[in-house]
Amino acid sequence: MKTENKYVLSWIDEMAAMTKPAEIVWIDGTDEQTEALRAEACSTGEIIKLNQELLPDCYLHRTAVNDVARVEGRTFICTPTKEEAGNINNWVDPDEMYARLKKLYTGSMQGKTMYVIPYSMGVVGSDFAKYGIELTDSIYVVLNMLIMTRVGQNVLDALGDSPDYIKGLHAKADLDEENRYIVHFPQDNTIMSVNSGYGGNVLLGKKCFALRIASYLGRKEGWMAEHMLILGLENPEGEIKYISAAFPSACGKTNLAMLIPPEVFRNKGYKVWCVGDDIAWLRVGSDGRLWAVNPENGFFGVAPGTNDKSNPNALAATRKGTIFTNVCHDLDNNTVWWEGLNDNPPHNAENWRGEPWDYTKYDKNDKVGTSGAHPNSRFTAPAKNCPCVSAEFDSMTGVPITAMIFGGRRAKTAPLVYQSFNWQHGTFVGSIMASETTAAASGAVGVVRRDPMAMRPFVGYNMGDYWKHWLEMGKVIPNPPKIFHVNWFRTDDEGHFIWPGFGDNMRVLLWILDRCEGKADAVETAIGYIPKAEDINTEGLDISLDTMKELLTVDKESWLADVENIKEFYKLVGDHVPAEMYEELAALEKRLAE
Ligand code: GTP
Ligand code: SPV
Ligand code: MN
Repeated sequence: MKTENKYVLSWIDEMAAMTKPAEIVWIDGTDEQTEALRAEACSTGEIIKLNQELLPDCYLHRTAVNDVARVEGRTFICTPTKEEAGNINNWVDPDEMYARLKKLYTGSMQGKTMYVIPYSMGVVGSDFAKYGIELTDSIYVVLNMLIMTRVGQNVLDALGDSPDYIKGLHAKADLDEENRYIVHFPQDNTIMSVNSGYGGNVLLGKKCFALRIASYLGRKEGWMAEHMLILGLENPEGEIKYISAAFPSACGKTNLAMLIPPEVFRNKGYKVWCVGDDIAWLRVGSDGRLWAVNPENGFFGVAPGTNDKSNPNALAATRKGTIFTNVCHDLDNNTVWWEGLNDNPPHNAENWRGEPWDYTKYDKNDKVGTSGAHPNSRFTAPAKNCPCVSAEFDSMTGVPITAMIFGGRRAKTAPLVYQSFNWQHGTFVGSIMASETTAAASGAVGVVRRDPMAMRPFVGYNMGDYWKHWLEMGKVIPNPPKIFHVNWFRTDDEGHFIWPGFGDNMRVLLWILDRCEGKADAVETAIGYIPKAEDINTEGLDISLDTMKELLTVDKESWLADVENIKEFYKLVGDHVPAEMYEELAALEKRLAE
């Protein structure tokens, strides 16, 4: 590997002087090197080689038991002032944090190898692309980054002698929970992660760079970094319209991004193409529309619940070249299993902790304790494995976005779908998003919390300023996407989901696209435009018009209660909340009271 970039070389020298690795190895992305690293990680037990006939080039990895999800309480945005980071982020003065971290990193790689990973978020050389270098002492991290990002000499060539790259230092150290830190220094283009080995905490190109640092850069440079999937919906005439959608972690992005249309629509010629399942970078194009790319190169998807019916495309993507993390190991045939894969749990297996597992003891009230796979177990699969990967996946310009969708996991309150009145109101709708918490982050599961734009854990600066940036973007996009809100998770009194979800969500996407083309009617309500129940195409679906009406009701009482909760949340976000958001909130309250 070759670079003469003095900013890169001197930084690596400095980090090596601190962490003191025995050896430094540059990652070039070649098959030979990747194969050698896999072999080495197998020899130490860091990864387990799976059945190569059934799952070629697939491996299993287990993280430490105390290290299975993102740790929001230990994630920091260290801007020069606390005000810049805002009340939603954890903040510590940068000098103090650098000093604290230095103690943890010093000597942490003694006797180990430091791997240097030059990677690109976005297609190398495109206008969207941003480059990073991650230093890590974990082969697992290297192998994941090789799938999730574009790695190799061409990244160094594209960077040239520029200082414009994101520095990322990761050390597993002792995996000490009390000293686990995921820290961002936006002004220094720097990310530092220590004492973790779990996905979102250590694959620094993903949430740390592509959302937290990128959101900060996007505000500075006039573009957006969002926690959004991107899909293309092709109609029988062969026209493809692109939609981006923000749902909180483990709330359905991967599933929607790869959906298979219901049979009646498939037969008519409808298709869905996946551009991205987690992150979108969006820029205003010369045609006045908003264009999006997925900066990643793979999927780090939730395993449980993925099966031949819910998401066959994701399942197919995991059949080769995939790393499974914290799933159940089927010892009979050396394959993997997880809850919701099928109804045949393996009888001779090890659970996600690596202990003998007895499937008969499964208790849905204690999933973490009794399941074979951890509820936040994941697969890392190359995007090109996905049968429905978009032809535009490697596009230098991205795809034009027709509609943007926000969505949460709400048992009540939010209807199946509604449309905002305009961009400003749409920004408001994003700002009041709420969702029940999931296993993707440590902490209680199932508690409703406000999660603006699904970005609560991922905005690299003040949340109020982030909303201001959304409003500013609205002013500079001549032909902006229309903004919608969906909720696939409404439940009946027994707690069952009312809407079938998954592939059937396409029925809602069709109404959304029809609205964008002025082809569908709507009813104006206090919260926005709602479809007429009969305008959601339910052909081939066993659902009554009454149920559709129920899914689309706006219950004023629960919305008024929500308004009170929003007021509290805005207060928490603090005095950077734009006046426009308060105007929208007052207008909503007034409409609800009418
Ligand atoms: P992250 O990777 O954490 O950002 O998650 P994600 O937003 O990509 O979520 P994913 O698509 O992996 O879905 C997470 C969980 O939601 C899975 O257990 C799915 O089975 C479930 N899910 C997804 N879509 C639907 C839906 O339409 N209806 C219902 N009821 N469940 C869904
Ligand atoms: C999420 O939690 O939103 C994920 C997984 O996509 S992680 O990479 O851990 O952030
Ligand atoms: Mn995510």
